[in-house]
Amino acid sequence: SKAELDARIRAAKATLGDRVVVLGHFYQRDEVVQYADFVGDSFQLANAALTVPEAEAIVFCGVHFMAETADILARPQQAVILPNLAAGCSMADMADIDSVEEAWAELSAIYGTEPDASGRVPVIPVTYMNSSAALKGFCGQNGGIVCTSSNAATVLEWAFERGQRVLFFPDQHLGRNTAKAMGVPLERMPMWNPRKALGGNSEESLLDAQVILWHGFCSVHKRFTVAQIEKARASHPGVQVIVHPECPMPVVDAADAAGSTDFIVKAIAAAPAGSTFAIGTEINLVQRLANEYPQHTIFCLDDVICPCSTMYRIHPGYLAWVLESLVGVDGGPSVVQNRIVVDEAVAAPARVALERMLSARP
Ligand code: CIZ
Ligand code: SF4
Repeated sequence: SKAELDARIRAAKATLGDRVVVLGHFYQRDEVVQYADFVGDSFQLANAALTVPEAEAIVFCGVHFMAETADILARPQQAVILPNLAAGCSMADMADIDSVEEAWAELSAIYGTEPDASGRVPVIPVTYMNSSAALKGFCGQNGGIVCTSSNAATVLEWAFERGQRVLFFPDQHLGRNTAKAMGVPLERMPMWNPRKALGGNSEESLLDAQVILWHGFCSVHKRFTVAQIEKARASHPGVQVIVHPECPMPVVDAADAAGSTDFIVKAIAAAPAGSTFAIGTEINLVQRLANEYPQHTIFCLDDVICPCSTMYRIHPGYLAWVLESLVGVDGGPSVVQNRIVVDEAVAAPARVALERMLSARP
């Protein structure tokens, strides 16, 4: 039962004390978030993991790429645990390393590898945080960089200084929305089409490109529509519509503002009491904000509940299981279940790409 599960999780956490830290992503359900020592977005949580060097284990209630990032940044002795190994991210899965390497080879054949007169290389690979460790490592190895939805424009600026073009993974919407806001014309942002047999990209469009977009998307954020925004404006005059930049371009264009989770939280926190917000992002976060800020009216643009289905795979039952395993069952030894380990051959270049992001300045 729920009460039983609650008692088990609390008891295991109490026994483990500082040996374990539980991280909870903003998109996790409340039944899980209530046990988190830190709550945040993927980048904030990776940083939170660094503040507890004494913890033996980091239990990451989020999705696979987030646990990988934590393992890349954590101390080698620290075990990063994903309570349910089936908690992946469909967007991250859309940029598998084999397809990326094929695309890179095809583009290198077109662009060559020589820098131009001002020393800019032909292409800089940029990947959103929401990607596999392998892809982060690929970017690190090939002069590229990682970005989050908070710093995507700063990172693109960094890349434009060093490269004639950018190949942006995996989220086409974040790439398109960010580059468009920076003044890159849409016709210079072709989407990579590897299916040569079905047409592919013309060499001309690739030569003229400034940003080549990968074909990934977030199945949660792509659901938001302009019609939902129109409906919100009609029913709530004065409403402020804020959406995440993983939403399609027409939705971002129709909103009052677009920004990362951090941006959305800060906009709500700074608003005068009695403000009304329609938010285009994951429902668990929106409902938590609505509860935290009762002085405002806050609702999700999509009234058909739309949680991230893979985030939802972290059930409190799995959390109880990994914590009790760490304690040791029936007086038995402590066991680390569901450890996420990124091979150092991948972690080292991935760290390079992450460090480039941290030192990129606006
Ligand atoms: O859409 C997501 O999964 C986001 C925004 C994750 C994160 O925390 O960066
Ligand atoms: Fe991936 Fe979207 Fe879920 Fe985030 S909300 S974990 S991008 S599927």
